[in-house]
Amino acid sequence: MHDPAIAYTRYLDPDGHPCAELPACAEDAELLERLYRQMVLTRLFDQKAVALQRTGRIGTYAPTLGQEAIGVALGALMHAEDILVPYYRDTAVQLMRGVRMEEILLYWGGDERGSDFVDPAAKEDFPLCVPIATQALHACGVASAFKMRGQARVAVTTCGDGATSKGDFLEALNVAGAWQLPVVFVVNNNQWAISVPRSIQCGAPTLAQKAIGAGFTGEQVDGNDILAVHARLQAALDRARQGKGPTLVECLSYRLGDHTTADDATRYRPAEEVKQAWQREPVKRLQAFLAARGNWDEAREQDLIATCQAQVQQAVERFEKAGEQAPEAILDYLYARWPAVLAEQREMLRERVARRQATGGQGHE
Ligand SMILES: Cc1ncc(C[n+]2csc(CCOP(=O)(O)OP(=O)(O)O)c2C)c(N)n1
Ligand SMILES: [Mg+2]
Repeated sequence: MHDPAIAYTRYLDPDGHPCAELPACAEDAELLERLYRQMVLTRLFDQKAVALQRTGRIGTYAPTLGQEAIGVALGALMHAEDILVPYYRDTAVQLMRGVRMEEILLYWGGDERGSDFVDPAAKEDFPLCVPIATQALHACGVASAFKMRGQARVAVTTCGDGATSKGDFLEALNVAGAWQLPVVFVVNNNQWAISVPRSIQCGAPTLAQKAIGAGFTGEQVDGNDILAVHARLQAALDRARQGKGPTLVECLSYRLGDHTTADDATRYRPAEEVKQAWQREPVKRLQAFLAARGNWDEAREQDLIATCQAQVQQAVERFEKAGEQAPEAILDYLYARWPAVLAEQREMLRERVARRQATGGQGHE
C-alpha cells in the first residue's frame, strides 16, 4: 500500500522499462553489471543452501529468493567501515560485505565460526539476528558510539515487515530520532511474516510512516527495482554520514520462497498471488533493462551461471571440509569473562560428549 504523504520511488516497471527519469546510477554500466552478477550469484547460492538443507547437510535456512535487489544494492553502497546489523534473511547483503559463502553455510549448520567473518570489511558486522527486531536497538547503540566518537560511519539495520510491529523496532526509531543517530533502517517488506500477511499486520497504509512519529524521514521504494533501492539508500546513507540523522527506507518486495525451509507456504498463500509476484521479481527486471541497452545477452547469461555455480560448488566443498566444532563451542562466544556456573556446565557438556563418543553414540544419559 502507498500513502500520498509518503514518497514512493520506482524507475523500472516490472518489464524493465524505464517509467520515470532515471537516476545517476542507471548510467554506470559497470556498476549495473556488477549488481546484476551479484544478484544471480545470490540466487544460485540461495538455491544451493535450500538443497543442502533438504539433504540434511545444514539446518534450517531462510531463503532470500525474490529479495536480492535490496541486499545487493545496500551492500554495494555501504563503506567498509560502516557496520551492518542484519537479520536472518540477509544472505544478499552479507555476501556483498565480504562474508564468505562457506561462513553462511557454517552459520546455518549451527557452527559458531559462521559468525566470525574473515573479511576485514565484515569483521565488525553483527551476526544474523533471529529474535525479531532486537537488532534495531543494537544498531542504535552502534550509531550512538559513532556519534560520540565523531566518526563519519553509518550503522545499517535490516528487518522484515512483521518486525516493524515490535516494541523494539519502535523504541529504536524513537531513540534514533531523539538523538539524530547515523543509522539507516532498511525494512524488507516482503508482504508476509511467516503466515501473517502485511494487510493485517498494521493499520497504517505504509510502514515507512512509522518514522514520521519519531521525527525523521520514512519513504518507500519498489524493492524489486534495484535502481530505486540503490538511489534511495544512497541518499539515506549520505544523510547519515553527513550527520543529518536517520532514515527509514521501506522496500516493497515479495517473499517468493517459503518463510524458511521449516515452512510450507502453500498451506496459507494463494498460488495465484505467488504467480503474480513472479512477474515483478528483481533479477529478470534488471536483466531486461541491461539487455535493452545492449549490455547483456544469452551467451553472457550462460557464462555467468556457469561461473557462479562453480563458485558456489567450491564454497560448499570448503564448508564440508571445515569439520565439526566441539559441542561446547555453543557457549564459547557468550561472555568475555566466564560466569562460574557456565564453566561448570561447559565441563558437564564436555564429559557427556566424551561418554557418548566412548559408547559409539549409544549411551543413555
Ligand atoms: C522475538 C521473536 N518472536 C517471534 C519469533 C518467531 N518468528 C520468526 S520469523 C517471524 C516473522 C518475521 O516476519 P518479518 O519481520 O516480516 O520478516 P521475514 O521473515 O518475512 O523476512 C517470527 C514471528 C522470533 N524469531 N523472535
Ligand atoms: Mg516479512
